[in-house]
Order: sequence, then C-alpha cells, then structure tokens
Amino acid sequence: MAQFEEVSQKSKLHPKPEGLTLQYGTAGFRTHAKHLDHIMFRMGLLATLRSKKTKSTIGVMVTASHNPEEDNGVKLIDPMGEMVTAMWEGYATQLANAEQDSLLKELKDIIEKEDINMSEPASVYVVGLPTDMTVQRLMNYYGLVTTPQLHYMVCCCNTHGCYGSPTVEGYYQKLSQAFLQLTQNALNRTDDQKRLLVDGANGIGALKMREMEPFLRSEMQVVLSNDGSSGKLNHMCGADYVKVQQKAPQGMNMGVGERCCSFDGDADRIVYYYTDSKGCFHLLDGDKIATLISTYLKELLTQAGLNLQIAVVQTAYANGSSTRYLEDVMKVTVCCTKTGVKHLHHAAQEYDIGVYFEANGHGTVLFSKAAQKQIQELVKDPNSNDERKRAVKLLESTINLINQTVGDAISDMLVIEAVLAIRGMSAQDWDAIYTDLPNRQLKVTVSDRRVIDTTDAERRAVSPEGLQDTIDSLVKKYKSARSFVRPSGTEDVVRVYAEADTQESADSLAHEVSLAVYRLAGGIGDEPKPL
Ligand code: G16
Repeated sequence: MAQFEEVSQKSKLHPKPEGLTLQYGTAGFRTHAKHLDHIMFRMGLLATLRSKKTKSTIGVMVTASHNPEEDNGVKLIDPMGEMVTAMWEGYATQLANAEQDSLLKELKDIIEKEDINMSEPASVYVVGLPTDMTVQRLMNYYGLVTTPQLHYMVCCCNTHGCYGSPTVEGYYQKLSQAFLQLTQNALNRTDDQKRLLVDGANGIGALKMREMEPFLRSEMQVVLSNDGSSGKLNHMCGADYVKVQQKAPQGMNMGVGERCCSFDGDADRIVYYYTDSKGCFHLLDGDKIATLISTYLKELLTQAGLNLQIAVVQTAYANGSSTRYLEDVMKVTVCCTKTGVKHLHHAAQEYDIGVYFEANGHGTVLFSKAAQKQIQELVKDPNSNDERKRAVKLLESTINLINQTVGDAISDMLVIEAVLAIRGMSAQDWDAIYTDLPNRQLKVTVSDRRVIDTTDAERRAVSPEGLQDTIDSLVKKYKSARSFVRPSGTEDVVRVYAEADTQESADSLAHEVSLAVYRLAGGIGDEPKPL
C-alpha cells in the first residue's frame, strides 16, 4: 500500500541510533532530547493507529516534565484523557526499538493484532514540536498547553463537549466558575488570605497561570516567581526540587507563614510549603494534599447524607504518618500501588470516590459515574434542608473544579485554595493535621537498573539476591523506620527512600541503603557518601 511505502521512506529520515533501546516507562519515553527523533516519528504513527482503533482523538504530549531542559519525553493520551493502556505501552516499546528494516512488519503486526481498519480517519492532538511534516499533516497542532490541559481537551473532544469545551479558554472557564462558586462560601477573607506565592518552575504552568488569573477575579492573588522570563526549566525550582531537597525554590520571596506552592515543568504536579517564625521550612506534599481533600469530601458526604465510599490511593513513597492518619483516624480505605499515575488512576476507579496522590504531588480525585449521578440528583431534591443543600452544591462545584483525567497542578491548587478558604484554615492549620516522619530520597547510578526487580507495590526488592535482606537488617537498626529501592521509570537511576523517627536517622538509613544498592546492584562512579 502506498501509505506503507511513504512511512518506510519517511522513517529513514528519522533513523534509530544504533544499539539504542528504550522502554515506555512510568510516563512515556524519557531520555536526552537528541535520542528522541525516531521516537517522535514512530509515536506519531502509533497515535494514528490508536486513533483509528478507538475511532477517537488521541493526545501526544512532548515534555521534559520534572526533568532538566535537555531531557525530554513523549507519551500518548487515551480517549478519556487517561494514560494509554498497558497493551499499547508494549506496542510503543516494540515500535521504538524496531530496526529500520523491521519497522513495517511491526506496524503491520499491531494492525493485525488489533484488527485496525486502516480506512478509518485519524485524529491526534499534539503538544510540542514534531519535526516531521508527515507527522504534522496527521495531527491537529495545539500549541503550548500544560500536560493536564491536553488530557482535559482530549476528554472534552471525545465526550463531545460533555466534560467541557475542548479549548484552553473552555478549561479556564469551567475551572474558574467552579472556583468562584466554592469561594462564595468563604466569607470575609482578607487580601492576605487570598494571596498565594506560586513557583512556576520556569515552565508552561507559569504562562498558563498568567492567562488564567483574570478569570479568577479578585478571589485569588497570585504572586508568580520562576515564570520562565530568565531561569532554566526545573533548575533549583519546581515541585520535584522542593519535594526532594525539602527546601524552598530559588527566586521566591517568602514571608513568615505565607502559603506557597510549586508546579513542576509541565504543571501536572504541585506541592505546598511555608516557613515558620523560626525560619523552619514545612512541606505540604501529595500526602498532605490527599488528606486535606479527603477530610473535606468526607465531611461533605456526611452533611449531604450520602453513603459513598472514599478511598485514598498512595504509593510506597507515602509518608508512614499519612497512611496511619488516614487509616486509624479518618478510617478511610487506603491502598498502595506502584509508582506512576496510571497505576494510581486505575486503582482509584474502583471506588465511589478515589482520591489519589503520589507524595511528589501528582494526583487528582475520581468520582464514579454512579456517585456523580447521586450528587446531581440530590442537587435537584426539593426536600433537602439548608445544610444538606449547601453540602451537595459544594460537592457539585468541587467535581467541576477537579480535572478527573489526570493530576493537574492548576486544578489541584484551586481545589486546595477553595478548601482552605471554606474551612478557614491557614497552611499551618493544614500542616498540623498530622506530623510527617522525617524522610530522605536519594539516587544511585548503576550500570543496568533493570537488575533491580520489585514486588508488593515496589516495597520489596526480589533481585539482586541479598539486597532485600540487607535492607531489612538496616531498617531494624532505626526507630519507626522503613526503606525501599526501585528503578526509576523516567531517569537512568535507582531511587532510594528511607524514613525514620529523626532526620539524622532517615539520612543515615538512606545512605546505608544506597551503599547496599551500589555494592549489590552494580553501582558506577563514586561510592555514595554520607549526607
Ligand atoms: C512521572 C510520573 C509520576 C512519577 C514520576 C517519577 O512524573 O508521571 O507518576 O512519580 O515520573 O517516576 P520514576 O520514579 O519512575 O522516575 P512526571 O511529573 O515526570 O510526569
């Protein structure tokens, strides 16, 4: 067929570097931008097939996300704005690693396995810059938007506008209307209470925040730093930097007790923080966000007289104190999945209301169709008393404010701001819900991170031999301690996490476990040094 011939010719212009194999990882392909040319071309082809197969619009996001500027990545977005399925992740890896002379065979294999009708039209939304005109011809080019805005637009498009209007303007309108409705319930707020310092990580989130500001009227006063006008993407700033380093980003002028937050480079993660009168830095990460939002929702459900099950989905990185608080005090179901929002998202879909957040600030809330229907019906119920009416209206607006397709820094920020405003809470009040166990995250470089295999939602290592036994005996040396290791799906490193009763112990445990990884899993470069 002529189209296969054209694909074959064009793909020669985007040769795969010899010997390079890449895996569709935690969130798509991630590597140095110079290795991604053939991947971009091939993902254009795969997105087209996925679109024909699903008879829907598919998204392609090109972004460095939380990584340095020179790193980059590409991922596909499924019709409802979700991450592409595991089966298609496999196809992506298969296509990415095919040698030039077997590319057509791999493509035909996928077409046959999935029984794809090649005469179906295809529709793909792309964000980023595809280098090839053939790919561009197949795609509606959307320009620059945040990752979650693309997820939102793909979902709007495939639900024919039911989820909202598939434009950036539509996104601002939907979210701001819901936010303004919610903040009507927060009376007499001072300008200081409406003020939020936002670190844009020198990424797209900063630009989009500026665009959105007028829609929020005077209900929020955003003071933006790291807005991309000078610094580098994610360099000494952004959600990942703040979470891992446990310190404020550069370039932010924080007053005592002032509420601050950081987005990551593509604005799908957010963390909050403040400094106290002693100059001590306090982080409010994804676990604190999940707790704040689930407490608020649980209270509204009680007031509305709705019997819906709330669950919180976390990963191994969740602070032990948060899990204990959620299970023992709040009495909500907590479940743990592997890292990667795709895993958390799927687990959250099992409940009436699934609140999922990775500790790094990546997350959202999912409401089942049945739960949304019950809430909508109650809104119309003429027999409700005032308390019930108010609670149901708040639930309805909260659903509209949440981007249910994926974690979204802007949407999460507005939900948090609204919840704090409605409940009259400061960042300090929020922080006081529970106290985090001191923790530390480190990275170890090894010659092949695939030697580390894990089980039990990444909480235990099954290979290399002896590693888990060593971790177990190290953990026993400390109080309230826990540690695990896992290969990163976005960087060529092994991640190490440790928590314990004091920062000193957490640091020491993280260092000892790093050494064990270095020695037992083929560490390269210098041996990890104590912190
Ligand atoms: C991506 C994923 C997140 C994950 C993070 C780190 O974040 O979307 O779910 O937590 O990578 O993953 P890993 O530890 O496997 O490198 P982002 O913000 O880069 O999309």
